[in-house]
Amino acid sequence: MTEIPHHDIIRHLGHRRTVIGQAPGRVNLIGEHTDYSGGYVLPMVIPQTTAVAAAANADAASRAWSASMPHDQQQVRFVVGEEARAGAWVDYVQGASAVLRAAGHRVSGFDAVIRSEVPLGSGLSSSASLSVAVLRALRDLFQLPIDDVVLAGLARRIETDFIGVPVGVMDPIACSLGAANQALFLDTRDLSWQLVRIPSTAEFAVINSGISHSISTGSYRLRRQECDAATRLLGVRDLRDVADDDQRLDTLPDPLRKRARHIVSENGRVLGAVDALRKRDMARFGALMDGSHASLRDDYEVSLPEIDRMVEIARAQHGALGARITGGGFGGSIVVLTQAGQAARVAGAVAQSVRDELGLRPQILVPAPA
Ligand code: GAF
Repeated sequence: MTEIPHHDIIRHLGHRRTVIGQAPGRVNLIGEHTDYSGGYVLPMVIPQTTAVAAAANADAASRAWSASMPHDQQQVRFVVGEEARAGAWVDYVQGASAVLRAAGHRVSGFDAVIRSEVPLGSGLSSSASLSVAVLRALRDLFQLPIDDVVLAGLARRIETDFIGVPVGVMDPIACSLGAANQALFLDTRDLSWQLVRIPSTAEFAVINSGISHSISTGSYRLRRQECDAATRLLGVRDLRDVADDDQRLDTLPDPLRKRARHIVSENGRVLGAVDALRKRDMARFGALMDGSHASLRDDYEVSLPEIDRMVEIARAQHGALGARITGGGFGGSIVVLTQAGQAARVAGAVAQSVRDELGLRPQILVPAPA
């Protein structure tokens, strides 16, 4: 849990009734870029969270502070009822009141103090973690009858409707419904989900490369458009309805053929990974992670040479069972599967090699530093 220092709350919110909303970041274990074409995903929450302290104010003029933002951007203002996209982090806060009001909920002015341990641009869902935490705080503050599934849908709308980034459903659902040490197996078409326990024989490590990515840049949108185009050409409802050996995949023009091949093969890998988890076959799970990385690198083309090298170092030099890029891509983090009790050692060794060889400044998120 992220602690907001008491003196920060008093300084910004005074002695008003204050509520706290918390939400974790997430690491996606497998099932990348499948959540906007009705596919399968398998994320898990990470120990790092975002905390939001909120208090009602007497008018609609609202203020938010975040100690996790650069110094000159820590304080922002907005007006509940007149929310307008600003292209800055305030959009995740005013976006929350905008989507709540659009859904018919009564929200009035509020002030908020925010602190996040989820590094920005790391592929670990700092945005969804913030959105879910703000919505949880507002749910409590204004006593709104919203369950965690509906709340995740509202968090997604902050990004899609208010900010205008066409993200899928995985991140807000993972941040809203995820539980420690369990993978969340989600069917993004009908939103059915199950928690699947990570066997005690295995552990995951998450290492942020420090190369920042932003999914609001054009590449994410472009991949989505490519998937939509492939779906239309194949005449299917979703790419998830295409079988691995479907000959029609070969008739698509490149790069659509490669993009569709990634989605189709990745959906198969998620189903295989869930089966492997249930059977505690972690060697197979690791091989599927490797396959996922190769597909994201070669077919979906969302990796970077530095990230490929990190994955290779983990796999070839430090005894990982599997490794892959995680999240939207073009930077961010890798997730590494190890035998139980080995994650801290492997993560430390990978981080050291990456510092020495690539000159990066990696950060180990999982296992969480003591
Ligand atoms: C980002 C998006 F927000 C998710 O919806 C998902 O598409 C992911 O990239 C890639 O799997 O995190």
